[in-house]
Amino acid sequence: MIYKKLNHKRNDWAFLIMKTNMKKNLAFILVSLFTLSLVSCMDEKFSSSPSDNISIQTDTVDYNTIFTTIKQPTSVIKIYNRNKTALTISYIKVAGGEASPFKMTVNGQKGQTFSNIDIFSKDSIYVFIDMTLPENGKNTPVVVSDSLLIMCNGIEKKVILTGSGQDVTILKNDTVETNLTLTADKPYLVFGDLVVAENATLSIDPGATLYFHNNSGMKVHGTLSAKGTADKFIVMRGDRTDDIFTNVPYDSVSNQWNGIEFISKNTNELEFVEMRSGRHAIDLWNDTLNQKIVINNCVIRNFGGYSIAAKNSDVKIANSIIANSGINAIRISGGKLKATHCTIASYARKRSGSAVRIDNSDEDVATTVTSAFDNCIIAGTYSSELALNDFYKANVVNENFNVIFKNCLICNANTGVPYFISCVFAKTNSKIFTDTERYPYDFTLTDDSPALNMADADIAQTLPNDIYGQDRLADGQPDAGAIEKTTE
Ligand SMILES: [Ca+2]
Repeated sequence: MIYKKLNHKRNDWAFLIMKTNMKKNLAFILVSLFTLSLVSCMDEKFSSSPSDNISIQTDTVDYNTIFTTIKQPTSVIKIYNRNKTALTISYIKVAGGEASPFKMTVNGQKGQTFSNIDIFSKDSIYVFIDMTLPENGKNTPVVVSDSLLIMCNGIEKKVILTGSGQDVTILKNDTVETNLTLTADKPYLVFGDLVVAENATLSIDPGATLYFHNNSGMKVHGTLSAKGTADKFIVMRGDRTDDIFTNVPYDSVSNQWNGIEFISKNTNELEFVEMRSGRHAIDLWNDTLNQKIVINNCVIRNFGGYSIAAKNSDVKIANSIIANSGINAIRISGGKLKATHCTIASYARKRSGSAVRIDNSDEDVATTVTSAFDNCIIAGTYSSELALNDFYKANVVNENFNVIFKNCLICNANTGVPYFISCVFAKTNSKIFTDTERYPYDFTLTDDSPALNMADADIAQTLPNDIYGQDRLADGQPDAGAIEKTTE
């Protein structure tokens, strides 16, 4: 049986709580074990027969990718005595001894070897493993392994401890004061806010990966230029590389990090960037007027709040997938938005807003909004994935609510309003995408998707390749959304 660290069954909450509250629970466990042993086991018989032996919950603890120099969450290995007699464990030792990065704690004592530990009948003991890997001087992960050796009644059992140590560049509450480029050599691990000062530009190279710790993010007062390529996306994600449940990585759980807040008036650019599982990905929701951002060929998915929230700003977004936000995928209040060949999809189970929301008011103050969605898909599980809130309730295109959708596929019940040109309205149960059930979802189009071949050809000419670089014009009938359906 392979047991992965922090791989729990969904109902294994006790174990999870124990992990997160280790000290308190360690004390509780010790007191419980001590009390139990006093009450029930004072005159218990011990067996020295090899056939009476311990059972271990796991034979492997796999830590996946571990950032070097960063202390890992404590893991627990449980050793049971399921026999009718008590047993004595001759030794528990970390094979690598003092030099090992794996450090053991048993019965509240730290040490790399423990001898003559009794386990009473139907009882168990916990072995806690802590680990901090040293830097290895490499850009790519280096496998580290050791083992735990447990001898009982002449039989030695082994638990493999393994992981891959990845060197990282740590950015802790750093402010970029002069122009700086983040490279793809080794990943960055961000603690706190990575701030780009007013007169500085932060550039990010293709293939760079930024891991953000919980409650960490980026604040841009100057300029961000994050430009990847079709085969070397820039990745921005949370820093947990382990699983929250069996086969459910933290990387698929939203709110792992904050996102990017833009306070600057400069033009910020993101191209071939994948952002996932934070709070608000692109946040221009503040009082700085006329902020500008250009988003091309990006994937923004699984954010707990907004993927893009912009107030009185100028947002251009093309060839991008904006998927599964906890509130809106795109929220615009005043200002300008131009979205071309985007797939905007909301299939998250728990959420509180439509895929797209557009307002021309800021609380009770009227503003002006101009938006154009061309050749886009706006879809999800709601009957209306479009919330259009004209402050004047005019239900007409006017200078204060200049909102047009052209050749878009939209899940929308309110089709009577005059904002739609050559649009197709899809029912929520229509099979638009390949997979909208399982993370990370697959937004390629199905063979009979209503989004096929419905895009405006002249607009498609301006973006001849789709998000992944495929020829959008190959079949002469471009599809709506970011991904052209190909026959391969
Ligand atoms: Ca097509």
